[in-house]
Order: sequence, then structure tokens, then C-alpha cells
Amino acid sequence: MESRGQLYQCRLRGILKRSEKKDNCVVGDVVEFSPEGAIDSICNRRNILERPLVANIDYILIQFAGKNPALDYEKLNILLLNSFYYRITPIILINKIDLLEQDELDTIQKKLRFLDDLKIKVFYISRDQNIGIEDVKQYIKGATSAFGGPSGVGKSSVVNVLQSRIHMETGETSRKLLGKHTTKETRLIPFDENGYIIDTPGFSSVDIPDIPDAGTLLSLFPEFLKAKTPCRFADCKHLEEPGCAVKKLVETGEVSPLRYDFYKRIYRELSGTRWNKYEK
Ligand SMILES: Nc1nc2c(ncn2[C@@H]2O[C@H](COP(=O)(O)OP(=O)(O)OP(=O)(O)O)[C@@H](O)[C@H]2O)c(=O)[nH]1
Ligand SMILES: [Mg+2]
Ligand SMILES: [Zn+2]
Repeated sequence: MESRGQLYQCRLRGILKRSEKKDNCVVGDVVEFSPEGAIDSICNRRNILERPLVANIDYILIQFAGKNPALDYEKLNILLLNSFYYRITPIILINKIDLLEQDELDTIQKKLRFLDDLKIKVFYISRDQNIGIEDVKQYIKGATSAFGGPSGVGKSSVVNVLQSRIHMETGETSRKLLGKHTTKETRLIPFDENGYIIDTPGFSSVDIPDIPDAGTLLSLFPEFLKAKTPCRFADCKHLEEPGCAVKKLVETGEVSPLRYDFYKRIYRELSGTRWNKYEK
């Protein structure tokens, strides 16, 4: 725990520990603690995110690599969906652009152009060649930002060049040792005078958030609202219905086919599983 620039080792008081929930106390929490280092209570949270499990953040830095590992657009979209659902501003970082040929970078930028439409900031960076790092630093200074993304994309490596106080172990530092190092704990790091960055373990799978119904899902695709004329059916789900204005936007290129296909997949998945129990 930190108070006025001082760090304190704390433990949860029994009463908090007893309730078995995993979000009892999470990284980013503001707490009250006693001089002997017992956490008495957790203050109300401004927000909480499940993946990564962190609270009270301003930005979620969704990081991928342009290559090695290859950019997983599906995962990127699920992480975006999560950030919209939890109302946390996402920033996209595409790292390792030093490994890309110009045409490979062009392809990625083209596929991610929909982010501009959604007013989501995206940085194409390279930790190895120090490209874009300073821009990221300027953008997130004074804020609390949590990294999130698959393993091996260079989150800890970027954390290490954004600040100099704490050195996180990375896949690189342990290359000589047996096995590969991977971050196992979520860690809050003071970033500048009043900002923090949070390094998190990479994840291999990401769950779709608990979206309760089709209306809520649609609200997470703000670009579908661009249509000037409405769909023929007021309750159009933009799937197979005739006279669908959203499908027209996809045809004219105003809505990214990548996003539309993603929407359809999520719709089918949720309506075939979770929504069934409510809508029958
Ligand atoms: N070519 C290249 N390699 C990079 C870059 N940034 C990081 N790496 C390498 O990518 C590997 C993984 O880096 P990490 O920082 O450990 O990745 P991570 O996202 O923190 O991984 P987890 O902790 O498992 O989630 C290391 O070998 C880094 O040296 C970059 O900009 N370019
Ligand atoms: Mg790491
Ligand atoms: Zn429609």
C-alpha cells in the first residue's frame, strides 16, 4: 500500500479475508489501513475491470504485437468490448513494429482504421527501436493505466521504458534460464507525480462480458448508429433481415467488415447460450 509516497506492507483484516470473493481487494483499490498494516476497508470503486482484475483506472492499455505473436483481431475486439462494457477508456498499443515490413504495417493499420471512427487512440510502437514510446508516455501521464493483452507482446518491456523506478522481469531477461519468464502478478507502479501504471500477467483467453441482452450488445457497437436512414424493421438485429441499414454501411465500407463479422459472432454466441435463459 502507498500513502503520501511511502510504501507499507499490508494484509487484509480477517473480516475482509473471510468473504471468499476474488475481488475482495484488487490492485488499484483505495483502502483504509491501520498503522500496524491491516487493511480495514475498501473504499467505493470508481470502476472495476475483470480482465485484468484492477480497479479505479483511467485507461486500459490494450497491447498486442504486430508480429511474434501475430496480432489476434478477435481478442482485440473482445478486449474492446470489455472496456466499453465496463466504461473504461481503451488505448490500443501495437508493439514490435520493428519486426514488420512496410506492407505488413499497412495491412494492420488498414484493418484497425475502425478505431479512428470510434475515437480510440492507437499507438504503433517499438520498445526495441524506441518508436512511439514518448508519445504514449505523454498521453498517459498523470493517469492510472492498466496494461492488458496476450503473453509475450512486450507489456513488461514497455512498462520498463515508460518509467525507471521498477524493473519488471521480461521474456528477454530470462532467455538464458530454463523456460521463459512471464509476468505472474499484477503490479501497480508509480509513474509520474500523480500517475500509475499497472503491469499484468498476459492471458491466453478472454471471456465475453456478461452482456444481458441484444440492446446492450448493440450499444457496444456505436459505429452502427452512423446510418442516416433507419433499418426497415424497428427491432432489426442487423443479421439476415431485409432492408438493414447497418448491412448497407458494411457494403459501402463505412462500417468495417471485421467489426460487423465480430458483432454477428458475438450475437450468435450470446443468443445461443446466455440469453436463452432470459428470453424464453
Ligand atoms: N522485436 C521486438 N521485441 C520486443 C519488443 N518489445 C518486447 N520485445 C520482446 O518480447 C518478449 C516478451 O516481452 P515481455 O515484456 O516479457 O512480454 P509480456 O507482454 O510482458 O509477457 P507476459 O508477462 O507473459 O504477459 C521479450 O523477449 C522482449 O524482449 C519490441 O518492440 N520489438
Ligand atoms: Mg509481462
Ligand atoms: Zn439492421
